[in-house]
Amino acid sequence: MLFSLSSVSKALSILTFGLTCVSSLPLKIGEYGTHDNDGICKNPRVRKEWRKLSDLEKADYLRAVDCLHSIPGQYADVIDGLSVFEDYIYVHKTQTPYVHLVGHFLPWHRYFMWTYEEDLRNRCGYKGAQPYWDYSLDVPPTAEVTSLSASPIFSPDTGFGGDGQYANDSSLPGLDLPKGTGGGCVTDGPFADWTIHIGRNTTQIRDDRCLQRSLNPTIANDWCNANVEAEIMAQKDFGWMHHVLEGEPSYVKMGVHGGGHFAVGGSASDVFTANTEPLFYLHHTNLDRMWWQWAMADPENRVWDISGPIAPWTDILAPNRTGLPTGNVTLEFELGLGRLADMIEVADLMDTEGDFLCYIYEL
Ligand SMILES: *[C@@H]1O[C@H](CO)[C@@H](O)[C@H](O)[C@H]1NC(C)=O
Ligand SMILES: *[C@@H]1O[C@H](CO)[C@@H](O)[C@H](O)[C@H]1NC(C)=O
Ligand SMILES: *[C@@H]1O[C@H](CO)[C@@H](O)[C@H](O)[C@H]1NC(C)=O
Ligand SMILES: *[C@@H]1O[C@H](CO)[C@@H](O)[C@H](O)[C@H]1NC(C)=O
Ligand SMILES: [Cu+2]
Repeated sequence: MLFSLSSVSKALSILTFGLTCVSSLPLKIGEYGTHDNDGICKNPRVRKEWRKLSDLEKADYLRAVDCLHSIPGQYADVIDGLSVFEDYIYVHKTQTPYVHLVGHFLPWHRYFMWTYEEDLRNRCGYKGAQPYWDYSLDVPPTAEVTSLSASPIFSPDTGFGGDGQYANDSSLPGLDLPKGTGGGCVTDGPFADWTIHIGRNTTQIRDDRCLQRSLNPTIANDWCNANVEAEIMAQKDFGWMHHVLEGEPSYVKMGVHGGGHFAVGGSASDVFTANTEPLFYLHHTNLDRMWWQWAMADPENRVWDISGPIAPWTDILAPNRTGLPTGNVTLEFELGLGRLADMIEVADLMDTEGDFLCYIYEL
């Protein structure tokens, strides 16, 4: 059920190939995050903060992301030249108005990240778990570094590369946000030579471009700090926890979700195609970590708690829509990822060590 036969054989061929580099890990690839014959989650993958990975693990992750961008994608028939990495951008773009500012924001993105993690492992031989980025370690009052740009996440050698070249356009949407320090193409690190083919925003056209960034210390300081996270953890039910976490598209309400996007800026600030930025997955995995940590503080009452509207609570992402389903999200509500994965019920995404998922977080 978890692996189709074709993905198993793909994984096996990658495994054979990958064995030239002998691993000292106690478990073999494929043994992490799998279910036994009784459907029990055994050896859950342990998702760690980026700085807890060894340099070899970091290099393996970055290599696997680059690998996903080198494999022809399933949506290349819609937009010529798309890679598997860009399949994810396509799916995020087309579903954006339906999976943000709704009760299933967190479950949908959890499914999105799990599928991406599976692809990194099964198609590109990545041996670890999806890492997360805890930006509260990069800003006061709990900063371990002197500035946002000094974060190890932006290292050109063992990270995602640094800021974009300076450009005098904000590249931010009309939210009246403070300007970032870059704006143009990222010029160092593993993604500096990337060509992205999929157009920005809601377009369905090919538009070859670079990865852009515009680091924004002001936004990071205001919205990515430990106090913002503490307020999320203090909420008593899923509805409020999610509402405080996701926030709304305005500076005073952006929440840590908007904060993580706009602190990186550039490609990450176009909500429809924000996952053009590979850091998207570390940001959203950090949000998933917050949901998990919040639930683990009172598992009996919180692991299965779900609520919130099916239709967005503000229609800013798709103004004046009509005919959207009404009502609230329940455990039976179904989510999809286009051609990337099967439809699934929210219930299958609530327990990260359940019948479908199999991972935990190292805090
Ligand atoms: C940057 O753009 C602003 C607004 O378009 C303009 O007023 C300003 O002169 C520009 N600055 C430079 C250095 O080009
Ligand atoms: C939308 O994306 C297209 C293709 O990338 C780009 O040409 C256009 O300028 C974008 N429009 C806005 C409003 O950003
Ligand atoms: C949506 O409707 C409002 C009120 O009728 C109107 O002012 C606005 O221009 C519309 N927006 C779009 C994008 O059509
Ligand atoms: C959805 O949930 C809200 C908040 O809990 C509640 O006020 C509303 O009545 C619910 N709507 C439906 C259709 O159940
Ligand atoms: Cu999203």
